[in-house]
Amino acid sequence: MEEIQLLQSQALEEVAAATSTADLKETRIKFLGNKGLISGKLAEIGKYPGDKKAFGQAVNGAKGAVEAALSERESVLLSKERAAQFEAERIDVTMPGRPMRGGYEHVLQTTMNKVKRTLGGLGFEYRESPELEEFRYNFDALNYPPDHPAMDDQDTFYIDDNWLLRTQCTAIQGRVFESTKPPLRMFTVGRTYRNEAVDRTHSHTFHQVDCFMVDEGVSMAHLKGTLGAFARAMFGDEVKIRFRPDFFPFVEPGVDYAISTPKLFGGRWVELGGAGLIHPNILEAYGIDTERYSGFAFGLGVDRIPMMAYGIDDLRHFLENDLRFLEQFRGEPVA
Ligand code: FA5
Repeated sequence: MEEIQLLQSQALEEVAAATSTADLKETRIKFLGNKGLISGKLAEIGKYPGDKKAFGQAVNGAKGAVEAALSERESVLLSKERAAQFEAERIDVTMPGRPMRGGYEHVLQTTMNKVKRTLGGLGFEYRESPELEEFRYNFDALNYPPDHPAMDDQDTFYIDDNWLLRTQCTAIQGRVFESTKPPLRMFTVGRTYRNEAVDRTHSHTFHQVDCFMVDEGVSMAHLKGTLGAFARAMFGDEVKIRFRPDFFPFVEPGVDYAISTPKLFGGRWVELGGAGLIHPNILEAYGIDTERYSGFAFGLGVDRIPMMAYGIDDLRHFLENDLRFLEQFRGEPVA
């Protein structure tokens, strides 16, 4: 019995001396754990020669007293520890933040967005068209006779005999004509691919805009008016536009067109792309009455636009992802 008294006062002293909740935990295990100095005494009750009941009560009394002291001390220490932790982890909300390294639009994306705003503003509807395309949309639907040499200019990457990476955004035409009746005005912007010798102005992967309209009485005058408005929006009011005869199987007549503006290359003519009136064979193939309807189409390379606007001499820079190059154009408006 005396020993229990002693153990109780020893335990209470240790509780009082504990400086952390971790200390308390050890004290609890030492005295009240399964084999603790006090609770372990209960196992000895059978061997106790004297009043077993009184012995049991003494052990339980000591346990209760130590338990009470432990929880009282614990609440004091816990609130101290929480306060200390709060101090240690305090954040200064008035400190200036670290600037985030933000992304920004790629110069080609900025250019394509400007193209979209411009053609959208002229009343053309934007449509997407797949980069992985069927041979028939990329060539057959565009009036390429089988094995026509014009296809040699546009060799590409074939997945199999039917599927290829589109060589021109004009591949959208057949898809649109299948689903939409004239009058229509459409355009698309996106990636195009060609298997060709890469040099400063030719890449295997580049970007094109393709735009076309079909309505009653559409003529070369509408084409020239639209391209003129497009060029002025892209390059400024002083821009002039020039047509020269050219051949594409899907237009008749066909032209290539160039622009000239005092801002770029001292007003020298710069070729942008091809254009013309949509070949009647195509309209007929899609059941469009060519007595009533005609259409124009034009296509151009997107990459050439910022090349001209910023004097970039090699289009391979666009896809190399070198930040030293790209950061020069962050947020810059094109032309
Ligand atoms: C065409 O692709 C025709 N689909 C354009 C067209 C549309 C004509 C509608 C008539 C009616 P072309 O192969 O010339 O045409 O390419 C058009 C433009 O894409 C070129 O002027 C050039 O700016 C760009 N381009 C072509 N090949 C590459 C290349 N390898 N790298 C970068 N730009 C290219």
